[in-house]
Amino acid sequence: MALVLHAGKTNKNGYKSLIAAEYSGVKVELVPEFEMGVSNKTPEFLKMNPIGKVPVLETPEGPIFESNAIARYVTRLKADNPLCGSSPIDRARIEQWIDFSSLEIGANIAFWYLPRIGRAVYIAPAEEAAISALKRALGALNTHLASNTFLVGHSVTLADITMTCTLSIGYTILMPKSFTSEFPHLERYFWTMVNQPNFKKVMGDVKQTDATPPVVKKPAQQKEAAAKPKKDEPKKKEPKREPAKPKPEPADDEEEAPKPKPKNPLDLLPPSKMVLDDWKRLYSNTKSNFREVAIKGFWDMYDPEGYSLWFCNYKYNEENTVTFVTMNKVGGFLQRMDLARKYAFGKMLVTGDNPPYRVQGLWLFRGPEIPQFVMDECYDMELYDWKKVDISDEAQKERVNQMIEDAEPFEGETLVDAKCFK
Ligand SMILES: N[C@@H](CCC(=O)N[C@@H](CS)C(=O)NCC(=O)O)C(=O)O
Repeated sequence: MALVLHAGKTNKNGYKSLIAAEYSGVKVELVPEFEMGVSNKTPEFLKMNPIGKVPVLETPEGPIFESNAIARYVTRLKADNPLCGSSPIDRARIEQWIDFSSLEIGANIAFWYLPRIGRAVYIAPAEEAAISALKRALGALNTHLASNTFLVGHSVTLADITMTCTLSIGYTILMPKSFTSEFPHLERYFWTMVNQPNFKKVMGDVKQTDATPPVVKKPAQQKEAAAKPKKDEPKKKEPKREPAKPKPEPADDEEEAPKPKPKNPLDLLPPSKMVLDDWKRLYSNTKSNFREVAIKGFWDMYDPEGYSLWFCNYKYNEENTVTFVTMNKVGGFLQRMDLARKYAFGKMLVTGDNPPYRVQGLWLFRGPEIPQFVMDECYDMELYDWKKVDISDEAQKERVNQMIEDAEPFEGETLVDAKCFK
């Protein structure tokens, strides 16, 4: 029988146990027709959680509240669950990061956010303190993630689930790219995690906020300010105005329904003789004679008017000291490029005889430039230097060929890994 979770569909604290359940093969279902502010204030609900907060999990042995406790319970239902860690030190570190995510990150996000939307008193120095504490915590996390793909060990644990859910509150409602780009390893980690299939199944597509919400004055505060004329200020006759309607407050972090997406400008470009899918098919189906068939086919199809080719070089190769971390980094980049699948093809190579390894790649994009939406939405783009391929230069064309065919050695170095985006 499924366990029943009381929370709204987009409640990030509820996501913790839903994602843990996906990883653990445990059945957890959301209670149908949950309405924030109504369902959680009924006498029946208050018997499960006396302070009326969500999430709450109904189990055969009674209810549990507090999202971390619920996620731990769900995780422990599976014997020897890798999400829990396998040694005392790993288990302690998982707890360490769970506490850190709630107390150092989640709490400061709330201290910053709630006064801005009028749900707590806004005091500028208090906000400054919250932002600075949040930055200190994110900085520490960023440093940890510079040399670790996951928070603990070499695979996802409950620490990654709780941390990612907590960060997702910040990413979606409060912290725009201009804020998070200060923490590049955290960025890589966050976007890699939210794109893992078990996360995506629960969270859907995570969209980072474009801006920190402005401070909203409560109608009472506005009235009060308007009613009190400043000392010595002559009284002006105000024209009669409709009172400002207060904006409806969002129910905590629960999201609004997504707006319909506008058409991608790349779909409005003049038609091209090159059909990207034909090239991808040729690339995938060529098993022998790669130069003669696939590479020749590529140049026969290539349309320099409708497409452009780009070399990229990772800016921070000195970080690439561990092969699997480097390969995961590239894997995460390709996952995040999913949004450009209709308009791009890419090859990413990890090369080097010894650490630090070099990460470089070749990308084919629809249009004469790198599409703006890719630059805006895939944060990895900033981690690379980009150079347009000059196809009148035979040496550059040969480099393109070698990248497409995974030439080994590549430019005199061992090819550690080659990944294709198609
Ligand atoms: N520490 C709690 C926080 C729960 C919480 O703040 N829930 C919010 C929604 S995200 C809530 O129920 N607010 C309603 C209220 O405050 O009455 C947890 O992690 O479960």
